Amino acid sequence: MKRHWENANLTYFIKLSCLVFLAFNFTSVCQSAFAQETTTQEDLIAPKILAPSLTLTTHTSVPNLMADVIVMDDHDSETELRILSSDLVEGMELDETDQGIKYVTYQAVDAAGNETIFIRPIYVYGYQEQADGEDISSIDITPPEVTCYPVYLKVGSQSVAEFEDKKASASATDNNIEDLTPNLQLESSAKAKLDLDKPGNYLVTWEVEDRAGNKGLANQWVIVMPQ
Ligand SMILES: [Ca+2]
Ligand SMILES: [Ca+2]
Repeated sequence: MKRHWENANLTYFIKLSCLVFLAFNFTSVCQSAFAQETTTQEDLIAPKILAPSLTLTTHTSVPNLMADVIVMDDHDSETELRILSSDLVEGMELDETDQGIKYVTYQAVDAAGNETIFIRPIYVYGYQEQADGEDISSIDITPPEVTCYPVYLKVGSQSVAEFEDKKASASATDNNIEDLTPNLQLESSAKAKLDLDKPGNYLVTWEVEDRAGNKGLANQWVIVMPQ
């Protein structure tokens, strides 16, 4: 009787082991299928931050600096936007000492971790300028817009200097100068890490300034593929 119970238990144990093994294999198959899908549909494009030109006048208070900012992303709606640093704080009373161009730095990160930095110039119009009827319409408070897409290169196909010169899948426009693409430069620390002779995914940052010194920047994935 006891032996019979032991045999039944052994059979049960073998059956259970088979089920666990099958379940494990099924999970592995699912995981690899999912990995395959996430690889082919990998999000390599950073969000875009859009903000209208903004002029404030002294003797008023700073409005909510997130209210008129829009973030767009190619993949998802879970993009996070925040202010990284700012010369102006919401609710702050502007006086004559605040007059001139102030900067707010925004950061947007999509669900895949792609990051965009946007430096927004805001002009604070002074009391004296208003009294004198000074025309501030020529003050450039629109930063250049840099657009980048992932670029795929074969290992050893070019040097970093050639890559920087070609600016493949990177472009820049501005309100004052139509095409700023020739002025695009690689940010130095990312450039130092870029090795086009070694396969891998490298993130570089392209930077450019307009005539007023407003800065535009964008990240680009450089995928170096084996031969
Ligand atoms: Ca994205
Ligand atoms: Ca500009």
